[in-house]
Amino acid sequence: GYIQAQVNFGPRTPNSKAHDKCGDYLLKEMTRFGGQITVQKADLKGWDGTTLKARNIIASFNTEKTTRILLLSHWDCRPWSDHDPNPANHKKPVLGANDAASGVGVLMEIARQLQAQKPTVGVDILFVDMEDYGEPQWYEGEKTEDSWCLGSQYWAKNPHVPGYRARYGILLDMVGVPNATFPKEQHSMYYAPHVVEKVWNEATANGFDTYFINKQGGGITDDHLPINQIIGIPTIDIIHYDENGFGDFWHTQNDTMENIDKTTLKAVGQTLLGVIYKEIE
Ligand code: AHN
Ligand code: ZN
Repeated sequence: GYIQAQVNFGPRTPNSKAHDKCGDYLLKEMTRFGGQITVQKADLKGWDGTTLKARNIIASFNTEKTTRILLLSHWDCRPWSDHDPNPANHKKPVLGANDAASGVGVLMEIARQLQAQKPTVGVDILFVDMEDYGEPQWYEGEKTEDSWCLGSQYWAKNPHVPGYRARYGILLDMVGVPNATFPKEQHSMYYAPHVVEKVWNEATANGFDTYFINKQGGGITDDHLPINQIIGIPTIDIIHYDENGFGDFWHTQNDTMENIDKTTLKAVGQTLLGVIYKEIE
């Protein structure tokens, strides 16, 4: 339902009406779930020079606790379906059922659970903006470094609380497709191997080891990188990919609700809840 609600706004691409409305929806829902809300607004520069009106949205639970866990997901959609098999679609926006809405949807349900039952530790849920404005395949000009993950780069340089610390962070990205596989992503293993082990062990204990596979995966440029490299919070990425990439519908016109599977969402959400409620101060 939370994924459908986001998709119903249309593609939540930067500077669009759908993006504005979806941001407001996320604020309203996270407030309803009892989160203490911080909105971080910033004008960020895209690779093409566009000024992107970004909103990072933070919902904090158990604010009195100094031991904190950071959970994050990007909420923006990609303006270009540059991996679509039909080149005529390469400049059309992605609807983003999986690529954005899935991770946010799981974190919304986790927020609802946190309100129903308080964990021992504090939890901060961070919805980062402007992850998916990375330079498209069809662009042939000079390459820009760091054109992805603009919202998380901004947050890592300007955390919503000065001197912010968390024990560790967990990023969700594309966690909604049927039969998803989450390899142990390379940067996660470099910066936060103990967090990878903790999460994969919890998944296995819950019978979700067909999703959280015991396999090393290549390094992915994603929102966990600035969190590890700039603010220094050990952070892992739970992200679907395999030898062939991020799946057939990635950055295409077919990233739609038909390709979302509740069973996968449950595997991810239940694993995270297990990890959160076992954490002690
Ligand atoms: C790159 O394609 C460089 N990174 C994947 C990050 C991403 C894009 N996640 C969702 N969309
Ligand atoms: Zn994407």
